[in-house]
Amino acid sequence: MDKKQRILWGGATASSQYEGGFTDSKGLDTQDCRAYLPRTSNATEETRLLTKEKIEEAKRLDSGKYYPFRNGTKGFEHLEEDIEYLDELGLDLYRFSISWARLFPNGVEEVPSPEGVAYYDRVFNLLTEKKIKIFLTLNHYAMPIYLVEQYGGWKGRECIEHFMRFATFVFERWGNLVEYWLPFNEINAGYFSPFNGVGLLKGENGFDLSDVFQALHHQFVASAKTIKLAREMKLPGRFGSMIACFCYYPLTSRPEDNLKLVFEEQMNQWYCMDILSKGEYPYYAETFFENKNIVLNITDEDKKLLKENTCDFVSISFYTSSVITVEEADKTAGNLVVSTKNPYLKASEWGWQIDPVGLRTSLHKVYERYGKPVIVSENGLGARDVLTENGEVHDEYRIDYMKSYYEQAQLALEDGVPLEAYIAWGIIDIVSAGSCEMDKRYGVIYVDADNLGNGSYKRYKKDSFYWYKDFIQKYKEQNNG
Ligand code: BGP
Repeated sequence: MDKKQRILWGGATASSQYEGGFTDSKGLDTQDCRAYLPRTSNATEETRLLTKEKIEEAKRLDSGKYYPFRNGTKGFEHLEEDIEYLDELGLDLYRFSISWARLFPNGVEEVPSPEGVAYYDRVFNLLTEKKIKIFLTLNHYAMPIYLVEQYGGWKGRECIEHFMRFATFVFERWGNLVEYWLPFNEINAGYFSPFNGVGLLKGENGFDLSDVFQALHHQFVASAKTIKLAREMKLPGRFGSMIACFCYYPLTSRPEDNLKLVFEEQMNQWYCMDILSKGEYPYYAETFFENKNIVLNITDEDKKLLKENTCDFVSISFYTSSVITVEEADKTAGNLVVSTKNPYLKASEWGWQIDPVGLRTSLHKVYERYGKPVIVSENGLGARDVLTENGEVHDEYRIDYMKSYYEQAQLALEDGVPLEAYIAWGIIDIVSAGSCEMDKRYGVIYVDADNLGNGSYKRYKKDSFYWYKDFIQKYKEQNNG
């Protein structure tokens, strides 16, 4: 590993959380059907694990509910302005996703919507003009609701073919402009958040695990097929896989705590990336399936595809670390999963434990396991920010957060982990994926909007904007640009 390699610094959004642009030409997608509910005990459950009834309610214009992803933070209308901010920050790269339903409203059309193509033409052209590298997520949670209703989401093998039509168009239209490809955001989210991750509707008895793992299998096959196609087309970019990294610790040195950690880590964290990076199902999955009576339909062709089309790099979202114990203990929230409280860590207002050292640890564990270049594709602090009378946001808590994580990222690189890029999640305020809130802000750019979509949607640079800009500039100077 060339220790002189420097980290590329980036920022990220996701189409459904950022764009809005809920126009006639865009199809209804899964995220458009998620209403905002005031934060109560089951709000997250209700807004994350949707039922058929919730979809029907979302389609009715008289539901009286607010659907925040239909507005996002109005990136669709503020595109030029926002990319100017990315340029002013001096970002090396911008991670964003394509709205599948904006290009293919029902997901089954033979040709894409001209309005959707025109919008993304502007995005790619502006970034190329600014010489900002592109890290493109093909699918970041939002899938056309038509595919959910027709095929049961990714449980239906037909979604592979429809996804490949979407991917083929993207490759043909913009493929030569992308340096980093990510077919699916946090692909292990499908296990914890089946509606967001794999488009499954919650039934009377919750979710059938066979459906969840069959849906994930179809995403694995789709991911491998995109890699195969891109290599046949000789596209310049490299392909990655991505997991939400949970950074597990045993609560005590009790052997049972550590054994439980191994099992949780296998299925919750490594399972998807083992398959996408090594090209085969791991031994522990067979045992898990036997124990849970899960039988998957995996063809020999699927196995061949997975083996021959593994990813070039691996990436993680890192928000928090988690604690495992066989005992009952105090719990706290986390990204996708609830964790036992760690007495050595502080938590955000949303209960996510803050652990920069855990990031360094995780980067080692990921590199040890896969031996491929590593990218942090998401990391950031969701916090309640206050816009002052004179349009400032003094988010020193976010600056402290970023400083502490970036220090550990650089230490990991010095340790010998080939950390290629670090991408700040929510470079601009976006709607929270887990809780549909605006209050939980991540950006270094503030957007004037509240949980119910009220506000000017004007943009304001937070103190962290100036800090990040200065950090990137100094880092480039100290690391030969
Ligand atoms: C990850 C998603 C992102 C982002 C992040 C923060 O799971 O990939 O889309 O939302 O979580 O979570 P939240 O928005 O719930 O605070």
